[in-house]
Amino acid sequence: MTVKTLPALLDKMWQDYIAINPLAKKISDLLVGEGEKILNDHIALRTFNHPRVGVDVMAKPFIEAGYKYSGDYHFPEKKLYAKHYEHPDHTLPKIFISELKLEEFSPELRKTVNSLVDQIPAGAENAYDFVSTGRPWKVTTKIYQDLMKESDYAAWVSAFGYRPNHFTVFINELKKYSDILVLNDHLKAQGFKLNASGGEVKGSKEVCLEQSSTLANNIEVTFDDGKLTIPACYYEFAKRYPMKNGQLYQGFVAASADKIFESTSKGQ
Ligand code: OOG
Ligand code: NI
Repeated sequence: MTVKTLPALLDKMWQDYIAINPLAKKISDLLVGEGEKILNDHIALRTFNHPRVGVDVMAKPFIEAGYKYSGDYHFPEKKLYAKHYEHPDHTLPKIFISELKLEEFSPELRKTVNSLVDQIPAGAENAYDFVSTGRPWKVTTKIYQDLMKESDYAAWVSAFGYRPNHFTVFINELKKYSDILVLNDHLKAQGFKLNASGGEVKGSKEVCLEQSSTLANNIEVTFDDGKLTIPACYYEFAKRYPMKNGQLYQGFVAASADKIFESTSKGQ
């Protein structure tokens, strides 16, 4: 199916996301079953700062659909950079796109990543729905494990490629669960595991944003030379507060995001 419009692209991204992230579908069904209406606060994508697939390339379909660049973020420890985009229609999810800063890694990692990107057929990255096409390269379990030694973000992108890393429930629109602590307790009581890095709730009313997320579910991924069971995607929850001017804060908080990235790390 060729995807040429933003609604079709967002729908394809959601369908692909719940197919590999059954936990998100379960939570979404649970909340909808309780009479809640789910609005997505944002969708996150991951990539490398390689000129063919950097943030600006990934942002193209969204810019075409009327999204505007609205802020950027630095993650020195994780060697990541990110930008977020907003649509004038605030019922549409914000788009958060991060990229790994290749120049800050070893020559080996750079060589490996370049060899992955070089496999993308010429121009394929310009397709409207490239951000929802999955892994465009061949990759072995050895490559995945070698990348993991330097960056679990790099390993994640090598295995999953271009697809949403997570969708995010906009808590403000929930009726029974508009308090993030009440929502977290409900999810934990239902058996879902939350990312506890930096505490279950990241951020605060003072920084106008509170966030929590599930830990990514593990799925079996087929590589060129075998299979591995590895962390896939997670589901996030965000509550926004008004700024001094009375407007709801629409940005992100780097210190919180830094910990949310760890929802796909092994060993929590
Ligand atoms: C993005 C982590 C940051 C947020 O809302 O602050 C984030 C990622 O894991 O790719 O989603
Ligand atoms: Ni997020």
